[in-house]
Amino acid sequence: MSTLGKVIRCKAAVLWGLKQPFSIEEVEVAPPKAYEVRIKILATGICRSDDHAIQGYLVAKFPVILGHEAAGIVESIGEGVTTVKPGDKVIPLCLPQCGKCSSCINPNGNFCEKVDITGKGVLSDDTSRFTCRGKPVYHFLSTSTFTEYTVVEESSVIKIDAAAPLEKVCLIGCGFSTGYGAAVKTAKVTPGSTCVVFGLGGVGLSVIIGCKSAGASQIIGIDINKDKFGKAKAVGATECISPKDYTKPISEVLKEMTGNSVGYTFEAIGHPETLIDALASCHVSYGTSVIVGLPPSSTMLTYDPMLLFTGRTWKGCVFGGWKSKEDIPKLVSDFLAKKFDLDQLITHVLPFNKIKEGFDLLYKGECIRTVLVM
Ligand code: CND
Ligand code: ZN
Ligand code: ZN
Repeated sequence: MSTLGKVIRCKAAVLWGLKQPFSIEEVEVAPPKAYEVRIKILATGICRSDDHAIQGYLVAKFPVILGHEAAGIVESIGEGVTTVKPGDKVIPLCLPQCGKCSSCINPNGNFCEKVDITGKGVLSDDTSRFTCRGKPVYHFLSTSTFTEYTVVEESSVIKIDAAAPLEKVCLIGCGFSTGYGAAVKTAKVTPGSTCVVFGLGGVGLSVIIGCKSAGASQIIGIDINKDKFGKAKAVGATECISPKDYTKPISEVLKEMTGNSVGYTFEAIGHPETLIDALASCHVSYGTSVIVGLPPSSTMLTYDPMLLFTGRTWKGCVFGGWKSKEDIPKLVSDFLAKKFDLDQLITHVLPFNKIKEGFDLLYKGECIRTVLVM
């Protein structure tokens, strides 16, 4: 029976409030309005940013359906939609590309003003497409993928190659692209350089993959959880260290280890202290440090301006600096052409209803990426 134009009842993981457990509920998903797309989600990764919303570090409106790193198939489209059609394989975009705002029209910007980083939780008509137990349930990062069906705006979805395996390329929807792009697009790592990556989760490992593909000759991974070192080395780290093994500042340790040659550092944790550590660890004059980790909202930093005065560059990037609509299909094609491997990042695959187990793996530091399949 066709679902076209009808409300779909399906399973979703609803978070009723801050720091609450996920509750698998039956939700109603309204049909897409004009310029909207309803997607059947088939695979969704668990990213630390979802947990940031659970903890309140990233603002969301409750009750909410989290999840933003996914892949699926278009179920139906609203009036006026031209870039996707029912049956297309797609990736929802947690960083939209409207094509019209000041970031979108500039070749160097990607932080589209349609991004919902302030937790509005609604689509452009200021309403939600989800209801549960008679109450509206809000959207997250204009995607909401911890559900069998979601509705997004056309600016938040892109068609990908029909040959793409969705349970792998879902990582291109956030973690992989974020880390890989931080190295190859934002920092533009140069061949023969020395790189240091703070935080060896799915994002940090993707930074390492980017540094390696850019031809870096020394790539040092840093984590307080030594269980992450094996995977980091498997994807390209030349050495891994834990700051807990040293009494002196990590910047001094790295200076000695590299003969004072750290060209690039990447912070893929999201802690105020490690943001400063990463800045101080890149070379005093020609070093570049990239903020990739998401610091808790309203965090303020105090640092010695001399760190920048001497010539260092401090940058941030959202979604690796990629323009999402333009670049995601190319990244998917590069994956299909075997230019990089996503298997090494996926340590666990679980059925969607085991979402709590997936988050437990994240909290225990036992996974790189868990992919939930519907
Ligand atoms: P995940 O939690 O898997 O990895 C973080 C790693 O950091 C873990 O291995 C920790 O053991 C390690 N760690 C924690 N504290 C320290 C410390 N003090 N020193 C050294 N290592 C430490 O997270 P993830 O890889 O999914 O995400 C990493 C960050 O990137 C996180 O803040 C997430 O919200 C952010 C992010 C940003 C963007 C973007 O567009 N910029 C997109 N997605 C995720
Ligand atoms: Zn993410
Ligand atoms: Zn835009």
